[in-house]
Amino acid sequence: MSGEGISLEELGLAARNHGLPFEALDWDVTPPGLHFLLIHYDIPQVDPTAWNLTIDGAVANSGSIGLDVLRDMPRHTRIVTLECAGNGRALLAPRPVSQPWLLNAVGTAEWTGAPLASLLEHARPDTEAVEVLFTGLDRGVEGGTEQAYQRSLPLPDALTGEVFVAYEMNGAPLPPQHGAPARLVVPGWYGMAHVKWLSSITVLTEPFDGYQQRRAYRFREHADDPGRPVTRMLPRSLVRPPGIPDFLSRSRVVDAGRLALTGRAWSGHDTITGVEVSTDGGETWGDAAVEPAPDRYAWQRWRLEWDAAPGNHVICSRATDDTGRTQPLHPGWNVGGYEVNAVHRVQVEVR
Ligand SMILES: Nc1nc2c(c(=O)[nH]1)N[C@H]1C(S)=C(S)[C@@H](COP(=O)(O)O)O[C@H]1N2
Ligand SMILES: [Mo]
Repeated sequence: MSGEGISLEELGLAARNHGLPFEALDWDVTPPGLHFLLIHYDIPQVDPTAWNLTIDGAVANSGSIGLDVLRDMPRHTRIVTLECAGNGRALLAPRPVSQPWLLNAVGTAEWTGAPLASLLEHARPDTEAVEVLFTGLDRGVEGGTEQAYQRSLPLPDALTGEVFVAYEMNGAPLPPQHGAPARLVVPGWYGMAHVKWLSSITVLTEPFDGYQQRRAYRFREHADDPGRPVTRMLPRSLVRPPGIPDFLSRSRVVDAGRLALTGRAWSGHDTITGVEVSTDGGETWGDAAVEPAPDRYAWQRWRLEWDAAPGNHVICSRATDDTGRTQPLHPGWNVGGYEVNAVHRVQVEVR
């Protein structure tokens, strides 16, 4: 925990794991180089012709398949908005020491792959099966423990038909940094569940007890709180910063007059039912027009006309989904800095 500035180590992490530049909110589908990245360890170099995906554990039919077999299965293409569970962490005080995200840890891609349910049906899980474990090829040391990056899903979540093993991003083979040759995509869930450089799928009869499940990615109010697992994305909206930026502060310079404020909104729980926008830092709000989502788990564009009068303004947006979940005005603190979905604020000088 730190109330101090960002350390050089955190700056190093932030440079490796870059965010979405907010002007890229203009694209429905994020160009791959502009999609955010989060990589705990090193990016492995994987030979796609030698790569195999193993399916084992508590199944009647274990085995390994190559990329060609995966590609021959029914193709499943979805536009999915992916957000890191730590998005917004650097806004907390005291600041949890980790990847210091502001609000840029998001992107939307068109992923193509094979349904996980088809792979599991073929493997035939035992009746005692409770979870499915996904193991990546990357290794590192975290919390004092050497490990491969591993995450599990409860069996019912693995079998919904929504989860898939993707081998294409935006119509091209996955780039190395996004998990080549294949990764898991769990639409609606925060990023940690979407295991990259996938090497094995293991059916378990006991809940997985590994680091990324039991210690990381839990919402804890204080150090001794066992917490609860972080799963689906809370509603969030972002403002496409209007006008032109100041180089250092990124505050915006806008010409007075009528202009369209735009942005994006999404939720992993249910569809967005409304986006409210404020131009006075959250004192007063107006309803933005929200376009339909291009896909069930893809972000939606919002838009509001604004008569910009000279002076300083703070633009904010607040999304609500069909479950009634909404965004708080100020971030709520938790130990890991997860699910920080407070409203986005953009400083604007209208001239
Ligand atoms: N194998 C592996 N998978 C991983 C990670 C990782 O470090 N290793 N990071 C996870 C986290 S925390 C996030 S937010 C997403 C980021 O996906 P992206 O880099 O493709 O945007 O990948 C997830 N999958
Ligand atoms: Mo993440």
